[in-house]
Amino acid sequence: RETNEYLLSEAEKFLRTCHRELGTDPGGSELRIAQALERIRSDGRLDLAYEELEHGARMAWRNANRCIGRLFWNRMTVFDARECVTEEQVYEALLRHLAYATNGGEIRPAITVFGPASPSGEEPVRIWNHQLLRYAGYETAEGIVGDPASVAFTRVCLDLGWRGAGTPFDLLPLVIQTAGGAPRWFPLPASAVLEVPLRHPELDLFGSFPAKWYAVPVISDMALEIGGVRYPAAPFNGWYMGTEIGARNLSDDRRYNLLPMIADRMGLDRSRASTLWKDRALVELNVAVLHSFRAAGVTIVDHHTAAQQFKSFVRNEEKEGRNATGRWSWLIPPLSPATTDIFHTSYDDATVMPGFVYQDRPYS
Ligand code: HEM
Ligand code: NRG
Repeated sequence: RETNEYLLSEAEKFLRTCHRELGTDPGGSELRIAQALERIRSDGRLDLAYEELEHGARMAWRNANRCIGRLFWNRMTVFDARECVTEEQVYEALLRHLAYATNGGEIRPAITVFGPASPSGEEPVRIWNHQLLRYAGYETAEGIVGDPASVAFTRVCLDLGWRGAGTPFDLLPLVIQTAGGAPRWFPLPASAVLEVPLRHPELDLFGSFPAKWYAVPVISDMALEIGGVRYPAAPFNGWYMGTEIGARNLSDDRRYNLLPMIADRMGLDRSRASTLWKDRALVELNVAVLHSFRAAGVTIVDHHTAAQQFKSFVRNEEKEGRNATGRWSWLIPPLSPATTDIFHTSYDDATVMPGFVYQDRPYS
């Protein structure tokens, strides 16, 4: 009853905004809204038309306060996978998403929306991976091999019977759960994945370490909420900002921790923090990331360009009579933040729906 009130008011608010922004004629949209609310009163469900799902997903990106990449919110491809019920159908939809998004390196933003949670909270599909593509992390006697951020999920995959090669860059399998059943793992075919070997344009930063990263970040563990309805599986992707890889994934001391190795290869003095060996290694690692993606023809954006694009997004929103919300602590890049305009600006971190929300992990 209470959820019904919430659903009724959220659904009406969403449908009004959606149809106003889409320019639906007023007669048509009133009819549609009345019909949708009647359906909610009768069986508690909101069945969105494709155009509503498409625009709702784009609005959710527009409202992602932690995202610097929102200038392009209105041109994301939305795949409607609400009809997928079996694990095989979900697997097929994920491979289609990866192929479309990767596009030989000319990355296309996309989202695949699986079925909504039912009024009683049952989830038709859940993807256990944090991202569709991510490297395994193995705890060994000599320490962690691979990505330390993946240790818990890698254990889940091993328990399900998956085996990796044991390199520092083993792609994890897809783990799919339908209708609250047991999760099943599916292999990622090499043909579905584009990766970029890293090299610096002038320096030998990596020696024999086979540094690389995958081309497409596809977040698969957040829920999409539209009109008061939650979609627990709605993997989405854009392209990388270089610092995500160079100033976090490969450099954090709780991730690949490559700065000491790189500093040594650059001949820097690591005996004192004040030589700024970390900062100098960090810059060259980030040069290598941007250079390598560019050389491989894979879309990537540097943080200076991304910050400029974000400024254009804020301006566009103002022109449309909306106030862009944002979370400063996430919007500033982790490398040279004060060189970007974002650092010197404040943002309203209000929550606006539709949106992407965190949900509990399905494993411990
Ligand atoms: C977060 C960039 C596309 C939704 C972020 C972050 C960056 C970023 C740098 C911060 C990540 C971090 O610090 O871990 C970009 C770029 C894109 C893009 C360059 C290129 C097109 C998208 C798309 C969506 C999206 C297509 C959804 C439809 C989000 C969300 C977060 C986020 C929800 C917060 C993630 C979290 O809380 O972990 N984005 N993004 N972004 N982005 Fe984007
Ligand atoms: N920092 C994470 C990815 C977070 C989302 N970033 C994007 N999203 N660029 C990492 O793997 O480094 N996106 O949809 O493009």
